[in-house]
Order: sequence, then structure tokens, then C-alpha cells
Amino acid sequence: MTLSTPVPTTVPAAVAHRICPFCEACCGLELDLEENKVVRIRGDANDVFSRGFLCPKAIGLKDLHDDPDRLRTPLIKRNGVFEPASWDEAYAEIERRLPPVIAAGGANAVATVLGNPVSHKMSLMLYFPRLARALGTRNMFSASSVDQVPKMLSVGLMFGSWLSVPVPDIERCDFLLVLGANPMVSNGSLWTVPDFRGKAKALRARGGQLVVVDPRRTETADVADAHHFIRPGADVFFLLGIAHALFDENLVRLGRLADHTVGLEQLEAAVREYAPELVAARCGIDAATMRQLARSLANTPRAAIYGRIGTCTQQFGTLCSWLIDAINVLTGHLDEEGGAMFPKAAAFSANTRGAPGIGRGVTTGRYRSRVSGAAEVSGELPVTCLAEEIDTPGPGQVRALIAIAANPVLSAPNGARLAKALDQLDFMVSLDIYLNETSRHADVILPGASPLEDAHYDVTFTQFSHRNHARFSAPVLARAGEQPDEWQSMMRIAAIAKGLGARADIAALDDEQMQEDLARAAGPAAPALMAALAGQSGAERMLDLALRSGPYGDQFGKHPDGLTLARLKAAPSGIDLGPMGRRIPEALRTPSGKIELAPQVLLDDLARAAADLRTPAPDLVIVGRRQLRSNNSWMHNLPVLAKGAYRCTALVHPADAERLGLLDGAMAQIRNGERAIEVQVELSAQMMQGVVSLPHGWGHNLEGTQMRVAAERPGVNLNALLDENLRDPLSGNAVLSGIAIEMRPLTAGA
Ligand SMILES: Nc1nc2c(c(=O)[nH]1)N[C@H]1C(S)=C(S)[C@@H](COP(=O)(O)OP(=O)(O)OC[C@H]3O[C@@H](n4cnc5c(=O)[nH]c(N)nc54)[C@H](O)[C@@H]3O)O[C@H]1N2
Ligand SMILES: Nc1nc2c(c(=O)[nH]1)N[C@H]1C(S)=C(S)[C@@H](COP(=O)(O)OP(=O)(O)OC[C@H]3O[C@@H](n4cnc5c(=O)[nH]c(N)nc54)[C@H](O)[C@@H]3O)O[C@H]1N2
Ligand code: SF4
Ligand SMILES: [Mo]
Repeated sequence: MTLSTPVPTTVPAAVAHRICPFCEACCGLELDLEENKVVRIRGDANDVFSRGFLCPKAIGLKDLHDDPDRLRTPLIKRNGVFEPASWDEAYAEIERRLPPVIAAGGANAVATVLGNPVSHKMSLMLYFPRLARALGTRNMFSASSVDQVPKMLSVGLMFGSWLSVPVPDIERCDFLLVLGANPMVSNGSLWTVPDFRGKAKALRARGGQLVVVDPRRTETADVADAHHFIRPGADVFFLLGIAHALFDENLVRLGRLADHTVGLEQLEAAVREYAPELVAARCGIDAATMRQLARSLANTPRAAIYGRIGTCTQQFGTLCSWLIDAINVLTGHLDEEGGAMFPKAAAFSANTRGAPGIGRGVTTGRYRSRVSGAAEVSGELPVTCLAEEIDTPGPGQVRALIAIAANPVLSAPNGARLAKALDQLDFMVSLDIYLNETSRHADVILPGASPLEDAHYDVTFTQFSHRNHARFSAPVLARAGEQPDEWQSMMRIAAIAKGLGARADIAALDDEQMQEDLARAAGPAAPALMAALAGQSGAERMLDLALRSGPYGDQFGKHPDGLTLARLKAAPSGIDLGPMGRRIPEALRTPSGKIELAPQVLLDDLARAAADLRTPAPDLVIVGRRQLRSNNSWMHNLPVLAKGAYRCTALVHPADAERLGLLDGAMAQIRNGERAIEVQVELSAQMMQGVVSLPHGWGHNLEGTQMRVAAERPGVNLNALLDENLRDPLSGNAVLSGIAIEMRPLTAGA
């Protein structure tokens, strides 16, 4: 008997379409197939959203599919050694070992940790809530807290829901200020914008300006009109200075939003003491430049400021995230064409559900982490608290972990402590496609299907897209063996956690939960909706429901021309839903029904910034950097991306190198207190003096992994240098940027 639900086998077509799962740009790809094999990958010229764009990573889809190291069967660790196992055996092992942990320690004894690829896999994204409900644990962690929680919190406070992130309307924008982001390489984040290069070029061609503010003269700065260096971590002062100048020079124009905004006076009072002249030295940007930027933002009819990871992963991440949107409001560019606007996603968006224009808003701190007392934000605790929750004894200690597409041993600060802690667990399961730095600690690994074998819809990224659209990717290739969908693996674990056992009928369980969800959402209409969805199951059924009941949906017959999953399936290059339109006040979900320009918790946090302004900035600090042929920690095993020059180098300004005795190509030690790493130096005039840049996600030299290509050139782990206890106190997000370091030479130059 097999426990895994059989998966329909697709008949290979000559040409197939797939949304690229590797980054937030979500490009539509066209794949040539021959006998269940991909022979060529190109951008889908007809894709309604990405219009043929792709980057070199897309080709990696084929390498990923063919990678001999990619796991194709479950693994069970016995006597310290992983052995291939059947799916039945793997689930049986989970049933043997997980329930006793829950019985002994309660629901909170099991923790979950989610990684970045969850948001690129519909199956994981839609079914994790089911698993979470079955587990009932408060110990939920994710990569969000080494990433974007500050933005989620600031937009939650200002606009009322966690993912109501305004994004630049780049195709109609004439002045764009990019702060702490490098979309030329990252291809955009919390802003789904394929072909940033082409769009930036068009912006400049129509007479617009692109300005980049970053401690490195980045690839994005290279295609901009101007670049200004900024001291890492000083963004809060830069933004306060800009806001000050807007008030000071009488440039504040709320326009239409005046009626929909509260807190203007409080904001004005809060920024009063931060004249550009006062903060300039700390920012490394002169006051005249700051004032000019404020004027350009205010006086250009269609303009926006956008900030990303550099503004989030620092000690004032929430303040920065708030001030960016506040400046867009002050200059009259929020919710206006060519400014920063709210996408209207076809499905799953909190700001299209419920009563328009008002809501419960967001709350944080409904509970706190056991050891550090970090506040819950959006149902999660900071991932930097995971190790201490495992290695600190006492009631409520975490004794089991379910890791889902996550590699925190490399991606979070102080992975060495986490690695040690993971070995102390009573039980660990990884849903992962590799035996890597984190999954090597698991007792059972359940592999996910290759993206080419999986259906997909961008649950998350349609909510951040610069143009509204909907696309669905059917599986491109037939599956081998018994490989289930990842939602099925999670339902299986959910059934085990609920005491129903590994042999539970998960299809029936899925129906039951769907019925419950429908009853809650639709009341008496639920049975009719369930009937309308008949014949579907799993993630696709959930998607169909969300599309049909969404803002463009057919409303189950009420709008016969509206969206359904069947319609999407019939449009392999997607359905265009038009440019972003005005959504204030309808998109708001704050209790006041207004944009909250000056939430009290943020005003209170300014005291911390004020104190920091009085502290002298360190001489030498480190920041991160992303690279085109890489993606966080997990794409270093793909030959097509791994080739080329060694990339995990520390960029150092020549003047710093001279001062510190560092030579190009030579090895150096970087030290942060007790922690040290050895890096290869690369002299670079791109760097601001006093700032060193090193990419993250490297360090593939740990024992017990199976990523043979990555291990050949392991690189060094930036996060080994960072302190897991440094967090932005409001959001709990890790501080990854602007950390004071010392650096000294180890060997002579190459
Ligand atoms: N110093 C520093 N650290 C950082 C950052 C930084 O800028 N600087 N950036 C942070 C950011 S923004 C992020 S998002 C995090 C990322 O943090 P993580 O998500 O923890 O790290 P990833 O490297 O993305 O690892 C993803 C994992 O998912 C697995 N995986 C890939 N595809 C699938 C799949 O289809 N199914 C399953 N089940 N597993 C899959 C991979 O094998 C890998 O184990 O890193 C953060 N860490
Ligand atoms: N090729 C590639 N693409 C990716 C990824 C990848 O690893 N590789 N990761 C994906 C993920 S998970 C994410 S979250 C996105 C992130 O997308 P982005 O936010 O665009 O990421 P980065 O390229 O790291 O750009 C961050 C910039 O912030 C700068 N910076 C560092 N510290 C500071 C500071 O204190 N202030 C300011 N103003 N700037 C600072 C850095 O120099 C860098 O140029 O990228 C995604 N896309
Ligand atoms: S930009 Fe991102 S989504 Fe587009 S092809 Fe490259 S990795 Fe894939
Ligand atoms: Mo990220």
C-alpha cells in the first residue's frame, strides 16, 4: 500500500510555460521539451507581465531538475547516517517520533521554521497554515525576520494589513529614489518588477531621473543619474532629514490623501529636530544634497522613494520602512500614478477581503518568546531566537523542529550555535530538496518536487507586482516515482500531529478543512461553493476559490466574465489586469479608516535613534551584497551558475586597504568581537570608505552535506560573524548591516 496520493501524469508538450521560482521578479519562461526533458529555456515573449525578460538564473531550472544531489526520495537518519526510505517509511518514522514530543512538552515543544522558497511554491504557501493550525505552536519562525518584517510592521501600522506594501509605479514614474536596494542584481524585492534595467532605461529616456543611495556604488547606481554614498545604518537620519526639509521648505502636499490621513502634526513635530544640517555628517551625505533630493521628490509630479533590504536589516529597520512611505505621503505620491501605489492582487490579498476601507489593523506582542521575551509579529517570533529556544532548558523548551525550505544554519546570524542546538533536539524533520547545512541535522528529510514538476501561482508576489496580472503554471514535466505534492507532505504531518496517524485519509481531511474554512468565510453559501469547486483538490482548489471570490473573480457565476482557475489555465502566458490604480481609502484596513502617518510605537522608537545620533559611528563596518548568479544559500550547487570567477570576496575601498595593510586577492581576517572569518580581499572603488561588503549564503564547508558542486568552492559565511542577539526591537528583525568590524591581513596578495 502506498500512502502518497497519486499525482496526475502530464503529457509532455513541445512547449511549456513556467513562472520562474528563483526570485521575486517571477518571470514567465517558455521551455522546449523533448520526451519529458527540458532542452531549452527562454523568456516567454508573450508573457503579459514579464514580456520575455529573463536573467541567467532561469537556465538553472534545468540544472536544478537534473542535479544528482537534489533529493528524490525521503531520507531517514539511522545511527547518524542518512538512508534512502520510501514515503511510507518516512511518514511512519515521523509518527513514531513526533507525537511523543508533543505529549511530553505540549504544542510549543514543536517549532517550525520557514525559508524563502516557501513564497515561491504555492503548495507550501497555501498549506503551511493548515499544518500550523494542527500543531498549535507559538514557536513559529521564518526567514522574514532576517528580511522584511520591519516593512510588514510599518505598513501594518500605517495601512492596516501586513502585506499592504506600496510599490513604485515605475512605468509612469519620473523620479525614483532607490535606497538600500540593488534591483539590477536582486531583480527587485517587495516589488515584483521584471526587467528593472529596461524600465529604468525607459524612465530616463522620457527625461526622468533615477537616484541611488547606497554604501556601495552598485550595479543599479551604474544605470542611475546619480549615486550618493550613505553610512550604513544612517538611513533613519537621512529620511528624517528629508522629511524635515519637506516641512521646513513648505513642500508638504498631501493632496487627495489629506482627507484620508491622520497624524500629520505629530509627524511634523517628530522630524522637527532632524534638520539635514544636523544629520549630514552622520549620513555621509551633505545637507544641500538632502534638501535637493527632498525638492526633487516633492516637485516632480510623478515620483517615489523605494527602500529595501539595506533599510530593513538594520537596527532602525521599522523606522526606515515607515519614513519611506511617510515621505511618499508627504510629497503627494502615495496612491498616485507614477508614485508608490498598492497592487490589487487577484487572490489571497488581505487588503481586498472584508469590508473596504476599515479593519482591525495589526497588533504585535500577543505573546513573547520564552527566553528573550521578543514580541510576536504577524504570528511569528524572530528566527534569531530559535537557537536559544532550543538550547535553553526549562518549561516550554523547543524539543522538535519542522524546517520547511529553510537553511537558517547559513542564512541567520550565528549558525554555529543553531547547528549545535539542532543536534540537541529530540526530533527534526526537514522538507527540503537538498541535504544541506540545515537539513543534515534532521532525522527525516522529505524532498519537495522539482519546480518543473509542480503547479504554481504567485500567492505572494502578485501582491507586490508593479502591474496587476494573474498567471498559473501547470507542471511542466511528469513526476517520477511516488513524489507527492508538498501540500500533501504537510497535510500528512498535520494528520500525525492531530493524532490521526500517518495513514489518515488526507484527501478527506483536506475536504473537511475546506468545508470548515468555507463555513467561516461564506456562512450559508458554503455548501454551494463547495459543490462549485467539486472535482478539484489541494492547492489548486484553494486557488480556484480565491480567484473566483477575489476582486476580479467570477463570483461563482455572478460575473460570468470574471476570473476562474480554468480561465487562467487556458492562458499560459497569463492574464493582464491592468496598471495599478488608486486604492485609498478602499485598501485601508486600519481601525481609524485612515492612513496612520504617526503611529505611537514608531514615534516612541525615535528616542533610540536620537541616542544613536549622539554616538560616534564606527571606523569600519560590514554590509551584505547579492550577486546575479546566486540566490541566498541554495543555488551554489548548479554548475551553470557556479562557474566563473570566485565571488565570495570582501570588497574593500583602496584607501581602507592601504590603511589596514590589505592587498587585492590576499586573505584577511574579519573580526567582530569573539567571532572571526577569513576572506579573500577585493579592492574596489565602488565601496564607501569605511565600509566592507561581503555576500551572504556561503560557507558550504560544513560536514555531512551533499552539495558537491557547492563544496568545491564553499566561500565564507558572513553570518558567522554576526550576533544573533542584535535585533530591531520593534520588529524583531535581525541586524545584518552596518556591523562594526576589524580587519587585518593574513597572507600576501595573489
Ligand atoms: N547576512 C545576511 N544574511 C541574510 C541576508 C542578507 O542580506 N545578509 N538575507 C536574508 C534573506 S532576505 C533571506 S530571504 C534569507 C533566506 O533564508 P532561508 O530561506 O533560510 O535560506 P535559503 O538560502 O533561501 O534556503 C532555502 C532552503 O530551501 C530549500 N529549497 C529550495 N527549493 C525548495 C523547494 O521547492 N521545496 C523545499 N521544501 N525546499 C526547497 C533549499 O534547499 C534551502 O535549504 O536569508 C537571509 N540572510
Ligand atoms: N541574484 C539574487 N537575487 C536575489 C537574491 C539573491 O540572493 N541573489 N535574494 C532575493 C531575496 S531573498 C531578497 S530579500 C531580495 C533583496 O533585494 P535587495 O534589497 O535589492 O537586495 P540587495 O541586492 O542585497 O541590496 C541591498 C543593498 O543595500 C545596501 N546596503 C547595505 N546596508 C545598507 C544600509 O545601511 N543603508 C543603505 N541605504 N543601504 C545599505 C547594499 O550595499 C545593497 O546594495 O533579493 C532577492 N533576489
Ligand atoms: S529575474 Fe528572477 S524570476 Fe526572472 S529569470 Fe531571473 S531569477 Fe528568474
Ligand atoms: Mo529575502
